[in-house]
Amino acid sequence: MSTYHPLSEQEAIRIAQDIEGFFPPGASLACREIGDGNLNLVFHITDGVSGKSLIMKQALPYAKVVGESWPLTLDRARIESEKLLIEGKLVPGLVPAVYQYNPELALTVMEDLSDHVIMRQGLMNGTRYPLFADHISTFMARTLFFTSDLGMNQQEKKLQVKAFINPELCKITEDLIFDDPYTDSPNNSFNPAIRDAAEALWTDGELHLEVAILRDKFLTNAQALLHGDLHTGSIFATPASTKVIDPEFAFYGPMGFDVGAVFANLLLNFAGQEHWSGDANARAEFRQYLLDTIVDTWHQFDEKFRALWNEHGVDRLASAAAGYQEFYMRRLLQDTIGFAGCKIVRRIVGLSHVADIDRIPDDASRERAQRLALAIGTSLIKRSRTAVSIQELIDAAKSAISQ
Ligand code: SR1
Ligand code: MG
Repeated sequence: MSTYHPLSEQEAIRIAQDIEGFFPPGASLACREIGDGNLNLVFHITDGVSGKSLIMKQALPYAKVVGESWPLTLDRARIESEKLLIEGKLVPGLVPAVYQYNPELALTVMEDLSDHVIMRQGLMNGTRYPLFADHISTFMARTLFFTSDLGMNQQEKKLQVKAFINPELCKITEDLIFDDPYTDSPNNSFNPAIRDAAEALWTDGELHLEVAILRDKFLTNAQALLHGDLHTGSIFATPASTKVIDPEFAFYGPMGFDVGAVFANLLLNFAGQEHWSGDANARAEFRQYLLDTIVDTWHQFDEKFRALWNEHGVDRLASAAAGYQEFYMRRLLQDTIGFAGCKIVRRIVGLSHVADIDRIPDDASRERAQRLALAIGTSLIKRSRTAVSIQELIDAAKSAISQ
């Protein structure tokens, strides 16, 4: 049973029964494989009598979204479970509890969050999350600060960089986000109706320069331990609670990649409101709610990150040099805006899309949303070395809808 193989539902039940003290002895468990992501199996195991339940996530040795022709390391299960444990210490309550990790089976057993909704779906249903900005800004400020050279022992950090070397999953990002959309790649996938807009990406020299600069930061800037795939499909939420899941893409990279991922996915939903809001008034209101959430998240993140730095900073010169904190936060804002743009563009023309856009049933609204998202994404990328305020991201979004 413990040599690696993809588990059946019955095998998952047997493993769950063996977890000491979790389910009552002799419990009759039910199991359903519910994985709908791109990469893994996810088993939901429940005991109808005690009401107890858990999730088992098993990495497959290939990318499920493509098939066995795309082999993928099982080591990502180790990376995910170790990152979840670090997050559990830094931001308890904002991530699922890990009950067990089985390296042979590439299996992580964790808290069941099915009383929450995947935030992407929640936003498509028009749900608002009044505590999200507070929660996600705390998640990002604490996980990024305390794993960086500003907030942890710098020798230990180097060992952590080594433990989180994640070449295969980084390569997915390097190709799918920082290369394919800007050339006629066989990996790309887009609506034929927007071919003109996709082709414009392939020939835009100004855009290519900015993407090359952002790609270099992703490749070389081991600034903090990132989640690495912080989109709204990696967040379970209710109006009162936020739980960040799925850190299998974790590695040491530029902080703005995580912050930008959150903003990109709120903006993809913003573009998708072409359809998801019932009428023009509702659309304008929900869009304003999304933009307000971005601004609130940035301001809270900036404030919390600086407060952690002022209280817990370990780097003497970084704390003492007048103007350095300003420089650092300005660069982080610019990275955030640039990476947000890249993350939007890839979801429109690259291999892997988002439901906010792709599930729009009406062809004309879907095409409008796709064009809108590309206009926002490219405008953000082009602001990534000059932006001085989060307001510039808001201006880019507002100007795209007014065209
Ligand atoms: C082949 S994996 C495609 C995408 O799914 C993940 O969620 C990442 O975003 C990755 O780029
Ligand atoms: Mg994922």
